[in-house]
Amino acid sequence: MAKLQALLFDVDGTLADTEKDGHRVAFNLAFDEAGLGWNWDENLYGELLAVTGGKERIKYYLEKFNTDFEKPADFEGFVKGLHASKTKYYVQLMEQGKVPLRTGVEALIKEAKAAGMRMAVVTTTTPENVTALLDSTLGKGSESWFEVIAAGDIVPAKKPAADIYEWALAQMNLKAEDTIAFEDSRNGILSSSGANIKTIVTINDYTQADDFSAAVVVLDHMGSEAEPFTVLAGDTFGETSLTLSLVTKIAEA
Ligand code: XBP
Ligand code: MG
Repeated sequence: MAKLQALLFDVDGTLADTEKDGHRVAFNLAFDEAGLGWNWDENLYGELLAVTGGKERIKYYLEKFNTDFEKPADFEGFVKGLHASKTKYYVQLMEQGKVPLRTGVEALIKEAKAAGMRMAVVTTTTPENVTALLDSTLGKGSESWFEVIAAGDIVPAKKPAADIYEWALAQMNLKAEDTIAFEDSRNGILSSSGANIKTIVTINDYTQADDFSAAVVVLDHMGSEAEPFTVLAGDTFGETSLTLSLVTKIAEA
C-alpha cells in the first residue's frame, strides 16, 4: 500500500450489535403485525444470518425452516411489504436508542473525521437503517461524514459477493490497496477480501466461530483506554485500541 486514504465500515455487527436487538426484533414485530405467527428466536436468527439482506433472509427462512407456509400468489410483493414493515420497526427501535455503538467505534470515526480521513459505509442493510443508526448514535446528519453510503439493493449481488465493495471503490475513485475495511462476519470478509481490501475484523457473539483467516487483524472489539481489545489474530504493534494511527500502521504494513 502507498498511503491509507479511506476507511470502509460495515454496519451490522461492526458499528453496533444491531442483529440480535435491532433487526431480529424488527422482523418479529413485522411478523406479528402481519399476523403470521412466526418468531425468530436468537438461535434461529444465528442460522438465518447465513444469508445477508432482509428480503433474502425471509425467503431463506421459508425455503429452509418453514417449508409448510403457503406462499401468496404475489410472493415477491408479500416479501417486499413485510420487509418494508420490518424497516419501519427497525428505524423506530433506532430512534428509541435501543442499540449503542460498539466499544471504540465512535472514537475511531471521530478521530478519522477530524483528521480528514475519507470514510464510507459498505453494508447490505437498507439505507434508511444506516441513517437511523448514525442519527441515533453519532448525531443527526452524521451520515454526511461518510463520503459514500453503499447500502442495500444498490448492487443486486449482496455480500458475500465483492460487488458492494467494488461499487464503493469506484464511487470514491480509489484502489483497493488505498483502503482498509472493518467487518464482523464471514460473509463480510468474503466480500471485502474478494475486492482485495485488507480487513480488520471485530467479532461478536454470532460470528465468533467464523473463519477469519483472510483478515489482517482479528479483535474482540475496537478497544478503548478503559476497555483494551483482545487480539485474536494479527499484529497490533503492542497497542490496545484502534486509533487512526494504529489502523494506518496495520494498513500500510
Ligand atoms: C447485514 C445483514 C443485513 C441485515 C438486514 O450484513 O445481513 O441483511 O441483517 O438488513 P452485513 P435489511 O453486516 O454483512 O452488511 O433487512 O435492511 O436488508
Ligand atoms: Mg456485518
